Amino acid sequence: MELSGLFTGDERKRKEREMREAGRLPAGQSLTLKWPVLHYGSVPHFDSSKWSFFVRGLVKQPQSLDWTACKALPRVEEQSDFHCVTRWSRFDNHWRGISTRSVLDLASPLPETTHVLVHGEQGYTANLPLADFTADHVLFATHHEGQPLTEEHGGPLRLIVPHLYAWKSVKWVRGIELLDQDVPGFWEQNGYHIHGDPFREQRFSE
Ligand SMILES: Nc1nc2c(c(=O)[nH]1)N[C@H]1C(S)=C(S)[C@@H](COP(=O)(O)O)O[C@H]1N2
Ligand SMILES: [Mo]
Repeated sequence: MELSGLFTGDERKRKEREMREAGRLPAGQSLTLKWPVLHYGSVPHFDSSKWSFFVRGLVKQPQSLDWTACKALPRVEEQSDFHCVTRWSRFDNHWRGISTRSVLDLASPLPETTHVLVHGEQGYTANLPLADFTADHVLFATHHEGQPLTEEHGGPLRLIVPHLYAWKSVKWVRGIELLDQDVPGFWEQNGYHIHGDPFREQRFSE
């Protein structure tokens, strides 16, 4: 055993090198072993009696689901990496939650749907192509490492889109809107890239 491996700083550097060599560390990112809390505005308090989740826009059957209905949807588990545009990456997060496809299916999307605008509390939004929203490893998470998501990390429900910068992983998600065009969300209106692929360093709009 390497003596230097006993020190956390060296452990972080060792893992960072390992992820870089494996092609999992996007350019300009550094690995964190912690889990920073990052968001705009304050942490909303969850009240299950008032909470609801909508599916609206280009759908045959608009939905309004209460917390009980949401929890009854098919459960999925995923392990994935998380890349924030402020240059930290957190690897091998274990998530449990609800599949985005099962939420979509409830509402029967119309064939002209090409994009999804994801709505969080307090007017936060993020846009993504339908194909990114339904991609493998994308989910609405309720749990992280076996524990219910804390309020500061987006509990009770947040989107996780591991293959895009983490501003797309909307915390305190309250609904989705199906669209036939790409409508910029909160950060996308404020200079960030419309798509946000960390492996192409799509940080800012041109
Ligand atoms: N509702 C909402 N979701 C949000 C944000 C936000 O400001 N509001 N910030 C995003 C950004 S920039 C990041 S990096 C992640 C951070 O998630 P974490 O605090 O659980 O690490 O949440 C994303 N989701
Ligand atoms: Mo971020």
